[in-house]
Amino acid sequence: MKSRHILPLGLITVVVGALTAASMLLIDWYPDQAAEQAARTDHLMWFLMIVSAIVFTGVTSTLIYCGWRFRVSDDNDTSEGPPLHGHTKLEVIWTLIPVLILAFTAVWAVRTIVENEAVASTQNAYSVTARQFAWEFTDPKAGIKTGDLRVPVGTQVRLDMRSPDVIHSFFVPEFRLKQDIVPGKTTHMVFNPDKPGTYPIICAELCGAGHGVMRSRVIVMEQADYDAWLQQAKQQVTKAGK
Ligand SMILES: [Cu+2]
Repeated sequence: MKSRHILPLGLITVVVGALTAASMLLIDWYPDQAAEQAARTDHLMWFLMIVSAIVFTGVTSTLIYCGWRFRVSDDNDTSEGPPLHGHTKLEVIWTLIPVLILAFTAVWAVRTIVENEAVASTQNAYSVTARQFAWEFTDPKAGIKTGDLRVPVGTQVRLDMRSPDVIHSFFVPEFRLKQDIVPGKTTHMVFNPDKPGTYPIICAELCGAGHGVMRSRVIVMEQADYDAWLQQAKQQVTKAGK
């Protein structure tokens, strides 16, 4: 590169890089993390964000500089320039870098999925029915059906999910997990809630006119609170059955 290009291109790169970094770091992009899976997913997302920001800064700065420096002159000469011949070394470099980034990301992504889905020795299992346009959660051991999902903190939760009508998708942003629910089969999700609180459950697959209101909540409770609630809910079921 000719040295007269280096300084202006460098300055533009610094400005574009600073704006990109500011938009990444100053905006609170993600909700709280409320499951062990969330931190692993976020590490991978931040890696992708940073790599994307570097590529974006390089490409955008070069485009801005070329658009300004090499724009057509006022005499409106639109004739074609001299033919360019390929630059083998450059082509190898710009092929190799994306291949390495993608391979590294793929390995990391597979590792994240395997770790996120690792099955603990004990689990609390719930059945989930997703239908147009509501969620229903069943604790098969206690025989309790609810519209909210209540789970104890610090355990592993397994969801066995079914749909009687169309495809839905179970999504809790605070867990960074999403799983489709497909008619005719049972899909599963595991998560380890690690922060008590109430978090939205959102249907993330367009499933009909009421899709936008197909929401519920997952309530992550301390074990003692959960036990007390479960006890009460069981009594209500017994009373109703009498
Ligand atoms: Cu939906």
